[in-house]
Amino acid sequence: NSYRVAILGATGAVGRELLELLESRNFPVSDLKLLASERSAGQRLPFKGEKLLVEPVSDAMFENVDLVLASAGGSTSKTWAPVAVEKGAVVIDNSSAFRMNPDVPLVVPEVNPQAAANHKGIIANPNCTTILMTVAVWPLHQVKPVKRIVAATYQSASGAGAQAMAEVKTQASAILEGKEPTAEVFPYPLAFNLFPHNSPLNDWGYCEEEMKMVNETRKIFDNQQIRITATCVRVPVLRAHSEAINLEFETPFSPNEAREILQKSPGVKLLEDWRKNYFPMPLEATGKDEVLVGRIRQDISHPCGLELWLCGDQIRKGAALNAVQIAELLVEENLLKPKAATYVS
Ligand code: A2P
Ligand code: 11C
Repeated sequence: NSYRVAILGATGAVGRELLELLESRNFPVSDLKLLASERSAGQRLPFKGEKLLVEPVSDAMFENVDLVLASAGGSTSKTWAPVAVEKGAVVIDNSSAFRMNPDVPLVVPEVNPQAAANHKGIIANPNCTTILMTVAVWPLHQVKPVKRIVAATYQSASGAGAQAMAEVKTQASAILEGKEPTAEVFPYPLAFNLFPHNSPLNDWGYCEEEMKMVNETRKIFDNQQIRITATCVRVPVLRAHSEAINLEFETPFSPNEAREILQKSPGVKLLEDWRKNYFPMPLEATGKDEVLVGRIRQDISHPCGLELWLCGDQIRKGAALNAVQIAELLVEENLLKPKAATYVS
């Protein structure tokens, strides 16, 4: 079987990575549509030795499509995902538009692949910081239940898209030339700086990104009891997020026990050289599929506490790779029907 696929937001940072992953992972594609806004109409992007045309999104573009991989922002998904589903496609949506909808599975294939089976047309890809954290914490939680998670994030510019990545580079050049950096995509200059995550704040002072880590993790783990708090910070890194995670278990969890488990866990790579003080770094995580985990240590302030540090490529596992893995899961589990087959037979 092969599938007619559309990428909505193909020109973006995640869209381009989706294109690369469909090719490198040899996803069975029989036809590929690249969709974006009017601004990008006429651009061409490489796929399997060809230069495919980018087309402006419209109703007609979702005719005869089996699978839509959407990464063009929440409002674009809200407009187009229902249209695509109505026309018979399954949508894997990278935006936050449908994640907390009870009818929409929120899937990290290493954690809750079974949830995908309940889809009604849309499957949501979680927020990047959530994906990276759940991949590392889930295997530990399977052995001894986690009671509470305290996370601090160090998030790269890529989380705000391709233009944000370009803006940091421009700001860095300006500063090195002795000029004042300007900020348009971000609220403040990010180069040689950092700031609390640039998403709206709620009445308790938590930003949206922090609440995504709380609510999405509970949905993915199918556990509303886990207590989670987070502080999310934007740092001048291009494309990999880092997270300092403090876990409180019901009973003590030794660092060596955690290491043994994480060494065997899907999607995780342990990276620790204590003599060299060598641990996961965003530059090491860039371009990698795995979540790099290290600095696993006993929390000296709590007998049942464990500290760990992780880095993961925000554009890959934090977004595009997770989406493609969901697509692969749909194919494996026969949850994606190639409609073309009905015309052939
Ligand atoms: P375009 O390049 O035409 O603006 P990023 O997250 O890297 O900024 O990328 C966002 C992606 O979403 C881009 O491909 C962008 O296309 C696309 N996009 C943004 N707004 C719309 C829209 N209203 N309709 C279709 N695609 C959109
Ligand atoms: C960031 N995680 O790094 C955000 C971007 O809900 O998909 C992605 C927002 C989302 O800024």
